[in-house]
Amino acid sequence: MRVAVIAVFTDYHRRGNHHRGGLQPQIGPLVAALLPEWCEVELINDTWTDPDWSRSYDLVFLSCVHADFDRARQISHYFRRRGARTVLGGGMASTYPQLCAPWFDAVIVGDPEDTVARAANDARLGRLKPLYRSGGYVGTDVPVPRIEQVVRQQMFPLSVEATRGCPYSCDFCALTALGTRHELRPVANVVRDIQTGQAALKAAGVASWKRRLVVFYDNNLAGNLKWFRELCLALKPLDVQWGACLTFNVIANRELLKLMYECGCRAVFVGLETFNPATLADISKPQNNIGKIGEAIEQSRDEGILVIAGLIVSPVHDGAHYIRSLPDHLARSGLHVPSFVSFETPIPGTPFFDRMVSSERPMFLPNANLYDFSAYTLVLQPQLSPLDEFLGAYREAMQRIYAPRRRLAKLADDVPRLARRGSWTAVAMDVGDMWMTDFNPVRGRSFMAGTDVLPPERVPFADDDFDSEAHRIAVCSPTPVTDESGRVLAAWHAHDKVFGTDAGRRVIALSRTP
Ligand code: B12
Ligand code: SF4
Repeated sequence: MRVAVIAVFTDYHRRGNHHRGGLQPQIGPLVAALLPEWCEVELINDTWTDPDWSRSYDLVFLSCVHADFDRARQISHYFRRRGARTVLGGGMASTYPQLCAPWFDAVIVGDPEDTVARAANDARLGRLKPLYRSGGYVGTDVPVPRIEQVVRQQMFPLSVEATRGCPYSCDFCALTALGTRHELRPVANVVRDIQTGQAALKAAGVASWKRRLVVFYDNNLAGNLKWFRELCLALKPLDVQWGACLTFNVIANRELLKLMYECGCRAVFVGLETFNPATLADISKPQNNIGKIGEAIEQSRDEGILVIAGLIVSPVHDGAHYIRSLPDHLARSGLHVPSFVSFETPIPGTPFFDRMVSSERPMFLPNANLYDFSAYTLVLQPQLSPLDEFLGAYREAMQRIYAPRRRLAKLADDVPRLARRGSWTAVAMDVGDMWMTDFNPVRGRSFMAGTDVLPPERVPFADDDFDSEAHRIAVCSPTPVTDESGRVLAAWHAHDKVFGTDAGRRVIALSRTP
């Protein structure tokens, strides 16, 4: 059986460029490892390159984040018309299976470990079911991902997932929408994955220095500090250098930073999010501490660990004045240049989304489509400043933050400290990051739902891919979230919780009365 696993991508910068950055979706190698051996598997990372439209498959697994959903259902339609059965999994599939069902032969809710092989077996026997639900995560059942197929597609091919979920429940986070859970794999299995991955890379002729670089794809590698320390100690004898996403409390802990460096850590990504206490309180992220950002960044660098961080601006609690002050906050904190500044976005299904839907005041912008929920297009009405002033301040701040002068200032601050510790890998990453980072929006970007440039990606449909003009319009039109007056469409009000104590519960956000 010919099986494709497609990780779908829509460029949120609206350039239509495929993305070749450090982070690539890892679902393909995991699903490939879960498929029975009679499957002939092809992994397609749409972030890197378009699917080969001339191919045909028996079964296609698709994965997407919310903003990529239109492209996922169009790719599904394309391959269904060429004989494939299609299966969607991921966050959108898990929280809104009822909205996904019309566009795929099957929808998988939850984890792939106990569902993918079932779906493949059923497809082989011609009895694919419309819905599969995972029964719960078993850390020992996670197989070694088949990274050998993507070694040429990734800047950092040795990618590993050691945990699932996150113990926190920040209210804008897509994980909180699924339900809070935090699952740990046995440390020995993580070591096994790294060593097996290294052997696969060696067999594929990957350079030895790259075989020492491990990227952990976890949402929060240090959600359980006892387990995390154990992991660090197990990594030490492997002589690898690694990076991971984790939370602020870790970089605020100097002893832990020392241990991490000794055990190979060279870079961490931390969601610093904001310098505005009102926004921090609103997003329910108590693990961050604005007053200690500068100190935490400084001690991380002194211990040889580069801090890469993202910021959000909140349309609810941040005004134009605060946004204009961001470059100064960044300079004072020593972060200088974040890897992104995006809009706090109510991803459908999150508590933040439900709060915005239920608000007494009209919160959403009109004519917002799902592709706008990428965090780089504003979908909420700013509450403290007029819309154009808010967006004007955003553009202005972005131009200042990403100016070459500031990128150089960051390097001038980071490099001597990292070098003093002998952390040359971190230096190389910092220089590479600052070389590639800029703010260069395509012409016509308004950054505002309803008026922003459309996503330029296309699926090359033929005329006979549709039964009628109405059918073509249904497949090719975007998925709307708000109507022309900014009201969230009723279809989005009810969504499912998948994990945690309230798993299986349907949450209903009550819309304000018109
Ligand atoms: C790599 C990555 C990216 C890459 C690729 C995105 C992608 N398509 O995966 C890039 C750089 C493009 C990216 C960008 C952004 N990302 Co990102 N990213 C990640 C990251 C670090 C790893 C994803 C991954 O490979 N995970 C490992 C694989 C194995 O698991 P998974 O993809 O999470 O899938 C799980 C389930 O959903 C399910 N599943 C998923 N697909 C399928 C398919 C099938 C068939 C089945 C059965 C199951 C299944 O199985 C997995 C295990 O449970 C995650 C964090 C994380 N650890 O997941 C964030 C994450 C996906 N990103 C997120 C965010 C917020 C962003 C940004 C908005 C950040 C920003 N401000 O710039 C942007 C914009 C994204 C957009 N277009 O809207 C959020 C979720 C967004 C969403 N809408 O759901 C996440 C979850 C981080 C977080 N905790 O907030 N990101
Ligand atoms: S700490 Fe990060 S991954 Fe965890 S809930 Fe908050 S935003 Fe999501």
